[in-house]
Amino acid sequence: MAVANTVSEQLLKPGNIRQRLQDDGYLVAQQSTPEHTMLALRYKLMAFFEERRHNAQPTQVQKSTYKQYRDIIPYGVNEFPELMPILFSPDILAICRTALGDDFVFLPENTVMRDYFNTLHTDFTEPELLGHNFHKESDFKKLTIGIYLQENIDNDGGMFLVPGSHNRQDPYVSIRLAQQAFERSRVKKFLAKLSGNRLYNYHKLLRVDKNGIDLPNKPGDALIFDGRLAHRASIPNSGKWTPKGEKLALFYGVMSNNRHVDAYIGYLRDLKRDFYSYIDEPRHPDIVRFCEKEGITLR
Ligand SMILES: O=C(O)CCC(=O)C(=O)O
Repeated sequence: MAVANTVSEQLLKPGNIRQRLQDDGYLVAQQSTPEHTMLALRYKLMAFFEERRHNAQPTQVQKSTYKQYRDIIPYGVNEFPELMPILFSPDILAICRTALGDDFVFLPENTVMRDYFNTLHTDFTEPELLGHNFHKESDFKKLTIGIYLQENIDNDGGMFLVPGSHNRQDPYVSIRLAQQAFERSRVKKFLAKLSGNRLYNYHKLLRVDKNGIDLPNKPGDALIFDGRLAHRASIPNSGKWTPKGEKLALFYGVMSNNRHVDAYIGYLRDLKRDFYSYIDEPRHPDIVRFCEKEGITLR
């Protein structure tokens, strides 16, 4: 089992927070919300997903976005504003302020996801493929925070990440470009088959990194990481901790309030217009009140 960079009183000192984020690129903050509150929340979210599953029948048009509709709640806090004190517990707030400065933004990028498993990427693989370079500027500071609502141990449904990879170039940009070229080339597909899948094995390149670790977490622990870090969901090998249909995760983004915020939100707006259509819609009054009280800039 991987040793997590779990925040203790010692690690919560500002110098340590900055050092760990600079060297390893991630921290784990333990949840301060009582377990029964977390369990009640989990129950409520599961019921929401179940209702959606029953109500949503895939039509021909919907088919490609059906899984997304059924298992992802875009801007989930508007639906469940009681999430705010969990997303911004005192420890999480302290880490955000230390890493990003007192004026930081709660981005319009937060989702509640069920059974979401993806391949290795950084949060800037997609922007870079679309021609953006804001994440390479020294004053661009963005953290992604992931909270799982179940325990995860070893490689079974939580987060797999590559410590220190945020300080290197994103390898997945060139891998994804090569994969796209491969999809278009009959010759390459033929050679891949001939080599017994040793050549052009993008499946492996996008899943395996020998320096990566699977992070254990308790329900509600927050994995706080530099968006430039290579990561993916752990593969649910045994299904013991996340049996099918049981993985629930909250993911959201925060960043320093500076010249890059508008550029980043512009990228989100252009990315998938349907998915991010809420960007310009009003926020729930409880979210506005919470952010005002805590001094968080809400976008
Ligand atoms: O849901 C997960 O476990 C991983 C999510 C993730 O990698 C992402 O949202 O970028």
